[in-house]
Amino acid sequence: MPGRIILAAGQLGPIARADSRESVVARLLAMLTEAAARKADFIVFPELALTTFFPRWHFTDEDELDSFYETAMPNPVTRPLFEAAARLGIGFNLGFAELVREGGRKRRFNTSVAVDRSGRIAGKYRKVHLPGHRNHEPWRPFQHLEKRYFETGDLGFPVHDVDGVRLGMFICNDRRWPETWRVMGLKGAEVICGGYNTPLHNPPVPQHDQLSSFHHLLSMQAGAYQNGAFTVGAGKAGIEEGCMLLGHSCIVAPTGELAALTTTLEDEVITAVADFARCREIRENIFNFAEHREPQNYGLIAAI
Ligand code: ING
Repeated sequence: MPGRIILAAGQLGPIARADSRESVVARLLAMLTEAAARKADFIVFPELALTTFFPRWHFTDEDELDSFYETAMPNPVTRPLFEAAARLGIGFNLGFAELVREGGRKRRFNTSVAVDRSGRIAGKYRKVHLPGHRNHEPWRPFQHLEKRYFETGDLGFPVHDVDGVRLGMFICNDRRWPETWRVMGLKGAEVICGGYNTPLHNPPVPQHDQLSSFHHLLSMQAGAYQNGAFTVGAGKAGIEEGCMLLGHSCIVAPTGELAALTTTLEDEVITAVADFARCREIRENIFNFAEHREPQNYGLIAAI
């Protein structure tokens, strides 16, 4: 149980539709190596980090859609990341589209894994909050078909022991929902991390576009403070296939203070020290759940 670790976020710049997974893995490897050189113990990569953000298009050909998914993790293309993690002694969080065949049918999830410093998968998460819409909506300048291309995650919000650290994961839209953070806070998460692909333009409410970074940081900082955890968000950033994606990957302290923030829209590594005494500072005082929570008054929150 370490008293402190060094956290990193590995922000990705755009991934073109034509970019190979090998070229993206090379970029992820470069950032994992840089983070290790800065003595980081764990690096967080974006949501759907191996391909372009494909839910922006409406696919009618199932084979073409399937080409964006992974049917195994690790697999020959991503194995170098797992091997580098073991060689350099650094863990990582990786988001990818997961395709599994269960009960004679295909199941599709927006998934992330937490890999420990021995290169072993220590935990897995499947995105619960799927934004966007289910059917093709031609009025939109680009689609956001996550409800079409993924099932709701069926693993809950687990918290794993990753090299002695209590670590939970969110994926993108999950960070906007306070329930995401509180469930993992109640499980004692010291680090809650994940990736995101956040278009700066949200067609149903364009008046919110100017608030994209504010809403992102508000969610990350509130999640950290209200649960006494370090939070890490790693974005896919920049103009990707004509769609501007938010940067501002960040590492947030349990006090809610921004410990690190990216300042580019490209591949960029940021790091910060996570001293877990800061978690206890919040958990033993302001958000002392045993002392101050009143769940008998909260039933409506979990009611269906
Ligand atoms: N992307 C976005 C996110 O939650 C979105 C969707 C954009 C929601 C803008 C609200 C406003 O950051 C994903 N992939 O969830």
